[in-house]
Parts: sequence; structure tokens; C-alpha cells
Amino acid sequence: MKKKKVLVTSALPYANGPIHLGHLAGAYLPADIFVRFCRLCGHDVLYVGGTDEHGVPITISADRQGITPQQVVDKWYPHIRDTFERAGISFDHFSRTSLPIHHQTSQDIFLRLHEQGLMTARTQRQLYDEQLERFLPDRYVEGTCNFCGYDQCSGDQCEKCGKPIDPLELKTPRSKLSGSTPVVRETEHLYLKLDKLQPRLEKWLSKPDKKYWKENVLNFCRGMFKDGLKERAVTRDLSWGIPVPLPGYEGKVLYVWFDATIGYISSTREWAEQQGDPELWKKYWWDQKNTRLVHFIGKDNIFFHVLMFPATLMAYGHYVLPENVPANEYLNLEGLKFSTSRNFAVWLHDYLDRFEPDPLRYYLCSNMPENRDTDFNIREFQAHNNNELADTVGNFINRTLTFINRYFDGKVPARSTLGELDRKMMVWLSKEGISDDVGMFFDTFRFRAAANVFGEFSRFCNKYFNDKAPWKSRKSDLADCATTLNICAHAAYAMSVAMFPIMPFSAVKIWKQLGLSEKWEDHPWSQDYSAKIPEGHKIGPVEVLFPKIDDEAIADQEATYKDNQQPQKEEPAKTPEIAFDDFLKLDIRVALVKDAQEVPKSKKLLKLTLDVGELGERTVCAGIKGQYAPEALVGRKVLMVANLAPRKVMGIESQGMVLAAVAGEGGSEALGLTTVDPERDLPPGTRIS
Ligand code: B3M
Ligand code: ZN
Repeated sequence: MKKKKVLVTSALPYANGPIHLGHLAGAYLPADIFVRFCRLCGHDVLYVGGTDEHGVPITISADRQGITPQQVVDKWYPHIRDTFERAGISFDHFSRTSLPIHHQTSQDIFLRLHEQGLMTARTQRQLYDEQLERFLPDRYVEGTCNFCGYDQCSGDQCEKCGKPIDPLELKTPRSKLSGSTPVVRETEHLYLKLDKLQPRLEKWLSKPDKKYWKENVLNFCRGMFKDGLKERAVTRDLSWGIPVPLPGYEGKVLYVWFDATIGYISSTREWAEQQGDPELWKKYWWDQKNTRLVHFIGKDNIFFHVLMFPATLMAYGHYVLPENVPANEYLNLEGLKFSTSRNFAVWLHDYLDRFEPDPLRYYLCSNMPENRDTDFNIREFQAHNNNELADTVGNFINRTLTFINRYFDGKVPARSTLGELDRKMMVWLSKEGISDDVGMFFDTFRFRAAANVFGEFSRFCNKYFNDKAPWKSRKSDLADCATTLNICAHAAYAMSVAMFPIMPFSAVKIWKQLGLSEKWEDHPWSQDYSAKIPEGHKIGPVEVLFPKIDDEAIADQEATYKDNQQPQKEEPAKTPEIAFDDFLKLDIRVALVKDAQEVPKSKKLLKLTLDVGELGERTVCAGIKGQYAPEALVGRKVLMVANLAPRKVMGIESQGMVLAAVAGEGGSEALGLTTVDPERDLPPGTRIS
């Protein structure tokens, strides 16, 4: 096989929170499976990633926690990097976009595009929060999508229809910070002329090799081209980010999506520096002929990876463009969306505190959201581990090795004449067998299919063992028994190599148990697996590969998200907005309780006699019986709405309303009266506003 350079990237997660299984299945696990496969094939592979440390998601987190953006990213970078490592995501380099090398790389690319006249300065009308006196970045605005009508649409991109959004086009925009309706103000920004780059992008995407791209990706682009690409602002009014390297733009930064994808390049540069050869990154990024560049992402990032980043690279020149962008759909959690804000997620670090990475990797690979959304179901995961891994894969390896230990002194016995069943197995073990079947699917990003074939092979191995019944032939035909176990040992080996991309930790364990090298470099893909282990080879100590996972452990993991499972958690009732003038119409006053009596026959009401200063004395019925003994209220100062039209309640004319904390539907249950600060001696009748 021809050695090729394979440059693989996974989306850079924002460094503002932990990784959950939805992230893993979307952009990391498929990439890792692919790179491990390519490594075994002998390709020159470089897998780069890092954290996305700029942009509004980071400043929002910082604002919420009352810390600086730097503190946010410093906390999450190591956490995310280490979690990936524990899950076996084998980045060759994991960088971060707040590093100087990334700032330089991004500024250089930005300037080059600017010099080429691919940017226009435009005075932009931008939403401005007058209450907070600041411009609102796109993400700080929400409203109704102007394309699909989704009413919780974020000002940067619609979660529902995936289209990039111009926040000025949003219907009924709201500031996420203050809730107020923003106004439009002017500010100058630079726009990338994506419209000018559209013909080149279209030409590139119409090349025949793109036919094999995923339908969701191609459809998205077709739609965008049809509407015509628009110029896109690539600078922002924000204080956190990469400074715009041009005079007149002080205090502005690059748009996070302009720099984030460049993070792949900077990560490679940092890697090259650490290799002691700072120019080495060009060997991958600038070799258009020999580098296969593959971006693994989730579907919400298609625009930036298939249109905006390639447009940038084309314009710059030299750079390789992606050979494929196999964007995944979403993994849901038991039928619902993963939600970081509601803490409705299986967090990867938490999973890894409880279980081994491989059963998860295998389950997610079998259930990968390749062409449609799929579901993580914890009991399905358990069944997958216990049936497919423990009872099938693990069982076969264990039976084989235990048998060799017990009856052949731990040495792989000799193979002699092959029967029909043996020959069938030999087909699986040949160069064109399991490795081609699984490999073809890995190579074309069909990971579910790969897992399926692997599962089929492991079932075949068990059946082979059963049908050959070596425990019988041991007594009747020792040569055939030896042949069987020799072949089983080789099948175990074939299985280990085939599983390495999906379950790397277990593959290494099998190599150890087989007494083979534990280095993946010694186990190339696509070999004749039946010729690997010499006769008499001593196997290693045997251990259980996949322990079963019991109900209790599953229930424990489930408890981490189950309580948060109600997305219908009472949305706070939406009260219609009122104008300031409406508010001024309310006459709220301090009132002194002079007398309080139970209203006969009423379960809820107390009749209060209130002194409202200049407004005189009022009788008010309040639904607070049971909360207070009437006599305990006398002498308290409460707040009341004094200009409410009087109405009759249980035969009493109630002339106003006291304010109370309430609960229940429509505020049906009063919890407590709103009292006046006792330290201030506010006289009855004082107006509140
Ligand atoms: N951080 C958005 C995301 O996590 C963004 C990806 C950047 S990829 C260069 O979905
Ligand atoms: Zn939409």
C-alpha cells in the first residue's frame, strides 16, 4: 500500500466545560478510530486538535461565574485534554487557541486575505444593549429565526435549521444579558467577501471525488450556493480574542470562527516546534498532492469547515483542502438532547471514573450518528457490553487461551490438516478477510458497518470453537484439537488487530495475553493473520477482558442525569411585557396592619384593616389564612396596590391588594406577605416605585 500523509482534525471544543458523550460520538471517536486504522495501515498520520478558547461562549461562561475568560480556559484546557487521553483519543498534538503561536498564525492569514482585497470595511449596524451600554455579540442575542421561525434562535446560528444568522434579521430580538430589546448602533467591521469566493468553492465541491461525501454535507452546501454566499463579518467588538492587526481597529478582535479552524494549523505548528523542526507543519498542510486532510465535526459546524475555512485557505494559497468532512448528526441521550446547561448529560470524565473506555467506544461505534441522530441508552450500553463483549468477544479469547494453558502447557500447538470449517476460518484470517472487510468501512467513514462486521466475525469465532468442540477432539483426535487451538489463537490475533481502532486498550491486553508485542507498530493492518504465531509460542497470563457490568453500576450512572431528565421543568411562566408607563400606573404603598380577622366560612381569606397614610384606611381581603395567625399581623407594615378597582370578596368590599410571595397555578397559593424593611421607618402611605 502506498504510504500517504493523512492529516486529521477533530473540532476544537470550547474550553468552557467538560466533554459529554454527544461530543465524543460526534467528532472525536470517529476521528480516533480512523487515525488508528490509518496508523496500522502504515500511513504517515498526524492527528491534531486543541481547545477553542476565544469567542462569546467563553466570555459568557466568565460573566456567569464572575471570573476572567483566561481563568475559564485555564481551568478547562487541562481537564478536556486529560479526559480525551483517558478515553484513548490519540491526538498527536492537543493545543489551545489562546497561545501566541495561534495568534500569529491567525493574524498572518487575516492580513494576507486583507492584502488581497478580499475584505471590505463596512459600517455595520449592530445590536446594542442600552441598559448595559455595550454592543451585543451575536450570541448575546436571541429571537425568532428569519428562515425557519424557530423562536429560541441564537443570533449567530439557528440550532433548528443550521443556517448562519444575521442578528439584525432576527424577528423580535432580545438581549440575553438584560432581556431588553436591543437598539441598532453603528460600528465599523471587516467583512470577508465570501460571495467573491463562491465560484472557486463551487468548482472545488463539484469535483467527482466529492460525490462520496455525505449527503447532509453536500445538501447543506448546495442550499448555501443557491441562496448565494454573503459577505461575512470577521471582526467583532469584544475585549477577549485575537486583536485585529490593522490600524483603526484597536479594541476589536477577530471573529472566533475565523480563528478557530486556523487552530488546526497552529496546533500543527506547535507540534512541529516541539519536534525540533518548526517548518515540519508545511510537510502536511502545504503538500496538496500527497496529503489527505479530513475534518471530523458535528453537523452544526459544516458551514465553517466546508465553506468558510476552505475559502480562506484557497485565498491564501499553498494549503491543502479537505479531502472529506464526514460530519456526524447528533447523539441524543435517551431520546432527548444532551444539555450542558441543564446538566442533562453523561459526562465523559464521570463515565471514565466508573467504567473502562472500550465498552463505550464499541457501543458508540455501533451506534454512531452517521446519517441520522441516534440515541445513547444506558441499558442498551449495558446489554452491548454484557452480550457482545463479555459473552462473545471476551468469551472466545478466554476459552481459547485457557484451553491452551490447560491442555497445551501454555504453548500454541501445531496446525495440521485442515477441514472444511478450518478453511472457512482461514478465509477470515487471510489478508483479504476480516481486515479488508472492516478496513473498507473504516476507510470510508462507515463506522457502524465496521462494528457490525467485527461483531459478525466474533460470533463466527465462537461458533467455530463450538462446532470444532476441542474438548471432545482432545480425547479422540489430538491433532485436530491442536489444529483448532492453533487457528483459534490466530483468530484471537486477527480479532485484536481488527478491534484496535475501536477498542485500543483491549487490543493491547489481547496482545499481552497472546505473549506478543504490546506496541501497535508491530501489528500492521492487512496481513496474513494465520501466519503470525509460531508453533510452540508461549502465551502470556490470561485475564478476563470484559467484566460484566451489573445493574447497580448502571443505575448509579443513570442517576447522574436521570433527575435532570424533565426538560419540561416548568418553564418560568411568561408574562407579557409591559411598557414603563404601564408600570407607573401602579400605585404601590406602604400600609400598616391595624386589624386582622378571619373571614367566616373562608378557607383562605383574612380581612385586613390597613392604615395607608394620606389615602386613609382600607379594607383588603388577603388569601393568607393558615400562613399567619391574624393577631400576629397587627402592627406589621406590608405593601399594597392601592389603586386596584374595588371588588367584592365573600360579601366584603376589598379595596386594594396586599403583595405576597405566591406559588401554584396563577399564583393560587400565598406563601408570605411582602413586608417593609423594619430598619427603615417608612410611614404608612409611602409610595413605592
Ligand atoms: N468550538 C464549536 C463547537 O464546539 C467550536 C468548534 C470549533 S472547530 C474549529 O461546536
Ligand atoms: Zn432556523
